[in-house]
Amino acid sequence: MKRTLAVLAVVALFGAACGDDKKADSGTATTTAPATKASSITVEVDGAPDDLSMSALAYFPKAVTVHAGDKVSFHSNDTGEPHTVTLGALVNDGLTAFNGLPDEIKNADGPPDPSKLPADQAALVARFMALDKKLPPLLPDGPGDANQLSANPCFLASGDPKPDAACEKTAQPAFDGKQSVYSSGYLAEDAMFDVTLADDIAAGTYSFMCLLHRQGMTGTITVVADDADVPSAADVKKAAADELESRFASKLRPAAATLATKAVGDAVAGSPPLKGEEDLEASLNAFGPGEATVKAGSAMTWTVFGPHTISINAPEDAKGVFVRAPDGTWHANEKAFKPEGGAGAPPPPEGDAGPPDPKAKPVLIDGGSYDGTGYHSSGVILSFGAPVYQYKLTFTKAGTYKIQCQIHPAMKGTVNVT
Ligand SMILES: [Cu+2]
Repeated sequence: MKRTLAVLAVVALFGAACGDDKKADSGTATTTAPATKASSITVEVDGAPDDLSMSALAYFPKAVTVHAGDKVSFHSNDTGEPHTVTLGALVNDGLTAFNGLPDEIKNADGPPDPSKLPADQAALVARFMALDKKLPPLLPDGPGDANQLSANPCFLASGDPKPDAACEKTAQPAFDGKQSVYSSGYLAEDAMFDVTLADDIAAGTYSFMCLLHRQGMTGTITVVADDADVPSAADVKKAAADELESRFASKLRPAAATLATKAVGDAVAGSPPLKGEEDLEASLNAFGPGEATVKAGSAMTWTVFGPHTISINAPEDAKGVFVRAPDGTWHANEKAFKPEGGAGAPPPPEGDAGPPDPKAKPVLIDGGSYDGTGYHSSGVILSFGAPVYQYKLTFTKAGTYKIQCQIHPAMKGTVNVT
């Protein structure tokens, strides 16, 4: 998962920001309430309505307006995709540099080759890359642990953090708009990251982003003068629900209905991401069909879309992307990633292979057989784009088997073997 989540991040980074700009502009136009001070508002991190198993790589609402001294509480909805909420000068500078890139570079499927760019564009890219590197991706581009700077809380008044070590543990200060790094680290299910805005924070717009999903997952806090109107907490709550529904859920619902009733011969794990300006920003976490029936001795083959596992009888400690060490630091959960009882996805290619060829045929992973006992798992299959992978599992014994994804807790299905 780590590699392609990082690839996903890079694709999102160069693919999603233009649309995001437009959405940010419309997001700030939320209705304003009378001049009552919204002392505390909540921003949802990711999310899914009750009737859909999905991930949304977004904050809801994307843009909020507050007064100095107010509190913005970021509430984590753990759909399985790990996120952070990261503010500070490095984030602002990095996003400003990114937004200054030419559209064709921002919209490309991968990072540009600097040697093929005109000198002025190469300089812009180099400046952006230098800033972006100071806050590394939450998960690395290859095997290994989560980046410890990004995975753990970090409050740094000034200067650059060490790019591969957790920041020194400190009490969380108010956000004054000047800190170089102000980051939640990985947000567990239902975690709340409270950002109190300092009484003396300057009016202006402060960006935040996710250190996994990068420039594809951003938002803004705009601080206005004390006598200016801001939306009430209830307005913000309504805007959050409206954005989740209009931008993502309403668009994924038809795909979810199709998925649920797929034929066994066309089985899928997950769905292609939404097309268009929300490409890669939301996808379904579901098996299609949700319930399948096959004869003993025959196989099921799922075409995989996204970062998923196909697992049976997973132990509790093999669920979830992150685990917490006794010292409180967050680490990648290797147990969730590795295959069990059969083959998993082949190791990622050496070096930066770039985005997958959209016309390539999926690679078939033969996961062997399941005899009705014990734990079996595909391990994480990172299947972005083409799709890249299919996973085949032969069921040798009659029974009813619950399948699940160890990345996405709500992604569950049943295979009846007769
Ligand atoms: Cu994220």
